[in-house]
Amino acid sequence: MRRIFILLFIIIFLTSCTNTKSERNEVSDTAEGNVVKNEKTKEQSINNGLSNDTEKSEIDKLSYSDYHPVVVDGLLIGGSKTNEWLKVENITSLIKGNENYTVVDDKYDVETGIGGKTEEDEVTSAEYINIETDIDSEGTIVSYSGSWKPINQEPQKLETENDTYKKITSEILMNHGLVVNDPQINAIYRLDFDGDTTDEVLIEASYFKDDYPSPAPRKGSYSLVFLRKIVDNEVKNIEILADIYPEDLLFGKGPSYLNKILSIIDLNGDGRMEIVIKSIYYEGYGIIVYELNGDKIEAVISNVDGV
Ligand SMILES: [Ca+2]
Ligand SMILES: [Ca+2]
Repeated sequence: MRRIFILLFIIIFLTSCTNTKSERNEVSDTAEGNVVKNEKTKEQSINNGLSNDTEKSEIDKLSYSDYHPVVVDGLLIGGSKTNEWLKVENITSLIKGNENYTVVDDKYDVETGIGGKTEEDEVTSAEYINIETDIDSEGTIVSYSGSWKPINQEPQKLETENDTYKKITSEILMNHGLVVNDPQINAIYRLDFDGDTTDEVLIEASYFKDDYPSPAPRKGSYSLVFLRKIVDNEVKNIEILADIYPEDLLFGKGPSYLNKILSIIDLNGDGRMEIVIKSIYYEGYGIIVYELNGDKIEAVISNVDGV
């Protein structure tokens, strides 16, 4: 009899544990009926850049100054110091050359590198830094002078042919006066950007009716990047960049932009991931780093190479 009681107690105890766990880790994305599972992102965080012990010790052995420049594909974007973001003009004078960098490619492979002094482009005066590194990649390379991990969770890439996200994208385009029934989504990422234990979803959707870059995009063109976040139990769309053309843009009436997500990475070492976006226009490009704060997206550092 006693044994049966003990067994019953164990079963009840285990059942109650399981229930609590699933309630805590799942938040329903009400607008699309999706369930956001945070447990999954926690598991993924084990398998990311810098989990390799050899790489980690190599980075830990190096010394880093208290200012942390950020370089994306050679272009100096700004940096940080004691958790404050520094614009390009405020960090340039601090950079002496010979700084150690953590170098990360688009697959989150990590190497170390040594950076030079800033060099200005002769035509545009944009500030570049050459970083000597062994990394071998055709994709975007993001470097920062600091020893922290580039990611604490790997972003989950979702299938772009997704009717739910197409519908949401159509609604946003409609709010900007453009009717598109079957929008072209280029990328969907899911992860917890702000560390509040609930995943956000980041979406990039672009389409141009003529060859890009064009100084005069035609009616129906768009380039949209937005984030879906749960705020007060409701899913909110936070627009990051919305270049949408419900009418032809006449030549000379302003540049048009093609916006691409280059990287999702922690660039100031606070454990939260930023979004790095390249915004290409007719005569150049800009790189902008965005940080999610509450329900606001803020551009924290950036630079432009162009006229
Ligand atoms: Ca979150
Ligand atoms: Ca960060």
